[in-house]
Amino acid sequence: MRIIAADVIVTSPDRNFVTLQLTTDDGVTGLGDATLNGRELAVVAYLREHVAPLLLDRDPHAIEDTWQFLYRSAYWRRGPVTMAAIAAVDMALWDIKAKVAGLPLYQLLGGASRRGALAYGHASGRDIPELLDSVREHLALGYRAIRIQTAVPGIDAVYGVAAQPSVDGVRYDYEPAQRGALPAEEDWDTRAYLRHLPGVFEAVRHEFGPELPLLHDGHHRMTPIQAARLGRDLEPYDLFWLEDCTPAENQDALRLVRSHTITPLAIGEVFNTVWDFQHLIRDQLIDYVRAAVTHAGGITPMRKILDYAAQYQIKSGIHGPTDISPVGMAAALHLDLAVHNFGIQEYMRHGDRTNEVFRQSFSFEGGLLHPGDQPGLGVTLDRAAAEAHPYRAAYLPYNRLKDGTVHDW
Ligand code: GCO
Ligand code: MG
Repeated sequence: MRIIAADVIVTSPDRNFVTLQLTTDDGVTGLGDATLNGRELAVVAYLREHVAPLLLDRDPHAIEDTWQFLYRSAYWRRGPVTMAAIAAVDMALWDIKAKVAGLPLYQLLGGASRRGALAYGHASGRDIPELLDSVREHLALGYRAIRIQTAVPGIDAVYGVAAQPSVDGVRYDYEPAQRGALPAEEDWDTRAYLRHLPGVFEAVRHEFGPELPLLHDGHHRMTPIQAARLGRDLEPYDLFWLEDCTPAENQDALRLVRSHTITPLAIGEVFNTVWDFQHLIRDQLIDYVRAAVTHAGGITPMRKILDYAAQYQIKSGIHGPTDISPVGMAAALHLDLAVHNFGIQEYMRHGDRTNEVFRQSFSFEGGLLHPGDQPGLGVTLDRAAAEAHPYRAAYLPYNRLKDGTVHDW
């Protein structure tokens, strides 16, 4: 069997997605997600200009060899653009292999280790009553674990709060990114945030009791000592995790955070290789691996990261925002079902237009996601529907402090 075509498809139903479709001489197709929020076209060029020509005539079954070839032969390693491109190839090859085997992908990864993957959704509100309503809505949708984000008095726009105004009024659902030629500017004040958040969790626990798993995303905004304080202040509310409490580059920051708090830590959505996790896992500085299959080089390396993490009882928490396409989500769900050290899966729900372009076979019942039992990843791409939604520039916002200094977003 040989690869005879490598097509890169850009579509923007509710937001921009980049998909690689590989076709074999037997007529089998495989899909891979290469979406890199706000930098989509860089990955398109990388795939079209530099990767597609290398794939033609290769054996689609040689997944490990193709991965190593793309990673090592470029000489220039790592980085989000490169790794999103390699991830798409890897996913598409696994899709093909599983279709040829006539099995859902999780069977090739060792089979199901559980009935389904516990998913968490994103509740948010401009104030506490709106947040409590949002939690109720998520419970009604079937979620059994919930991320809590709120606006903060004195800050105009806060990360993760759905109902806030945007510059042109066209936010991507709960996603902070929005259409437009330039990124929107938001404001930030860490001290105001640190004062406000414990009271928010107090209100949520008071309303919903001790059992509901609650999560929070700090989105890289704190210094180590601020994060340590937040982790400690949130201990009475028994968080499932505190995510990205500090910027991800300085990994030793988490040693300081850990020495002050037992709130579990999750990090890694901006990481793109197993090496980014090497130190964090070996020194047991985290409790959950937050990488995305789409941004960490695909299913093959993600499995390696999770197997390494398993030796230290560190669990998965695969990144699943709406800027991961349904193809990338499906890849995550097959891993979630198969690996022993599954922790939780982020699940933000795509919009109807996206679901018309990407037809999916996964289910969400009793708070658990299941990838379905179709051969392969279980996602098909409607090319005509995709073409009806051409690319439109869109960017994540960025932050400035009150005095105008650019801050981590
Ligand atoms: C999350 C993330 C996202 C990111 C987004 C950037 O935890 O889901 O922080 O919302 O901001 O994926 O593209
Ligand atoms: Mg996050």
